[in-house]
Amino acid sequence: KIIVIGANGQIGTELVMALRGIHGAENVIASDINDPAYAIRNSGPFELINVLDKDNLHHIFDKHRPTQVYLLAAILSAVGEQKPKMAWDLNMTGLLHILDFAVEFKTAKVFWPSSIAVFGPHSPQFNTPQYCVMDPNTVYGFSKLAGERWCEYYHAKYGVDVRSIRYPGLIGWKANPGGGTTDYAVHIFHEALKTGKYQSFLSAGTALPMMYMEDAIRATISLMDAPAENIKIRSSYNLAGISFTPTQLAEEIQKHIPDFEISYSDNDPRQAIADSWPKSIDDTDAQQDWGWQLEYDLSKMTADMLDNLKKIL
Ligand code: VAH
Repeated sequence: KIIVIGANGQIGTELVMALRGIHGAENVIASDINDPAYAIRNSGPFELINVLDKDNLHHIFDKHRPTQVYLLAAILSAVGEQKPKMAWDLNMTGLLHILDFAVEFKTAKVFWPSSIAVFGPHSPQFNTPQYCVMDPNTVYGFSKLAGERWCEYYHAKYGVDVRSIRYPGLIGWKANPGGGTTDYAVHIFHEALKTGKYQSFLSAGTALPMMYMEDAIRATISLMDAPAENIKIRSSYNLAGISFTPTQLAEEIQKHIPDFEISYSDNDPRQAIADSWPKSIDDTDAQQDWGWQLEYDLSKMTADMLDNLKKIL
């Protein structure tokens, strides 16, 4: 049995769909603190889970004896700055509960997402390497940095086969993002189709590492399927994707919707978060250790997003 915790989220929803396609719906238990989102409702087993409720979690591990657990429940960067203690508690304590139960129940593999948010103002900004100065100044960022340290520790000390990816900003059409700084890059597509215009909360020249959800899901499954001996990094792997600014994204959208108009607000708190993050990432280690190869560039992603969104909007 595979359990996906945080199944209602942007990544969780798509991961549940992908894993059910591979392993069979009945073998992939979706779980979240709330009832299942529409996209995964009635499509396979579901459990209500609160990762902060240790007894509830112990019962779930005991009942299902999962072979794999994907812990995607988290509070992201922007909401994390509004609720810093709640973000630290959920992101940190939730992970520690899962790692402890993975030891107790000998769970074969655990996946836990990190983020390019683990880098900070003094990290190299371009082609940010796997190892460098990391001074994240958001609660989300340093909860992910601390989480990476715990994952590496539980692997070294207790042999937990926990694997992790530092996701860039993720863009997809099957599930919406929640509470992040990169969410503009999803909202812009919806607005381009619905109203023909969008006001970006990040400034025109704000370059960030991004990735199409198809690539992110494929990378996750590829990492989890790789032989354990190939996984040399047990903190979290850099994953590059595409680096672009709101202006570059708008220009790509305008190739499909010529009169689409973008404007910019200039006092959004998420700007400071974005400014503390790298502009592009080096993912040589992921390429070498488990054969990572990106498939969607900006042009292919934009075309696919618009093609799929216009069918459901
Ligand atoms: C956020 N989407 O914006 C997340 C992600 C790199 C960004 O971690 O907080």
